[in-house]
Amino acid sequence: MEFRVSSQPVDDPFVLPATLSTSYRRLEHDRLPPDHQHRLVALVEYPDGMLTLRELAEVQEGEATAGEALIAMTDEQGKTVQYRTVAKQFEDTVNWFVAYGSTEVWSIINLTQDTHPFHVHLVQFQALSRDLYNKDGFNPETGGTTAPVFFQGHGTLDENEMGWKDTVRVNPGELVSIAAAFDGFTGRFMYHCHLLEHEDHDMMRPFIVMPAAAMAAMDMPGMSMPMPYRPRQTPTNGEHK
Ligand SMILES: [Cu+2]
Repeated sequence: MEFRVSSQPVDDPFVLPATLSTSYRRLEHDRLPPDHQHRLVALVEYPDGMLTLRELAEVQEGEATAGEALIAMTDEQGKTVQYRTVAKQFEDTVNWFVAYGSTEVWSIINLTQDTHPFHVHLVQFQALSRDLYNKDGFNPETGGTTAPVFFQGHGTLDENEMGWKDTVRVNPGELVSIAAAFDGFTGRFMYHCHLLEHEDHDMMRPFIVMPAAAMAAMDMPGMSMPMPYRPRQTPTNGEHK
């Protein structure tokens, strides 16, 4: 293909169709397979400038948390949940084992001052929602919260964010949820911030896609990890218009 750039007007009969794909469907949270897994990751910058992806897991009733910097989050329904960090650097243990062929919802909360383009290998996904959170209670010095980070309102997904994506923009104080079906291949893949300096220092983490039967036989943590975060139940596609 060749592009010729010219200052002259062109006679081009092409008209962009109103609908580019007749097979495209928006994913909606309530219409995903009911057994889908949820995962939550926090984007955190340490005082020394180190940027990390912190995989979070819900602290269960009665669990010991002495000395841990926990992140408390209050959702749209007013429910507050405490999360512990189960990984924050590339070389930390793998936590996210995904059943081959399953659909998952991943939520990304940005507790830094910068926008991060969140990128997932292997799959294409759709952004389900962008929520706005007050993160004043988060203390970068400790990596924990002194008061819950809390839901403040619904943000908007842009028109160009409504399609199939492999990267989604997560602005400071936003919680963006994405949905993807993990089929095509099994194996070890990465998700990461797509800014080169960030993915190298240290915003990149592995996840593993494997057959559900093998996962069950091995009692893999992905199947038993507590559901970390449940976005609101009502799809908000209409509100984005
Ligand atoms: Cu980044």
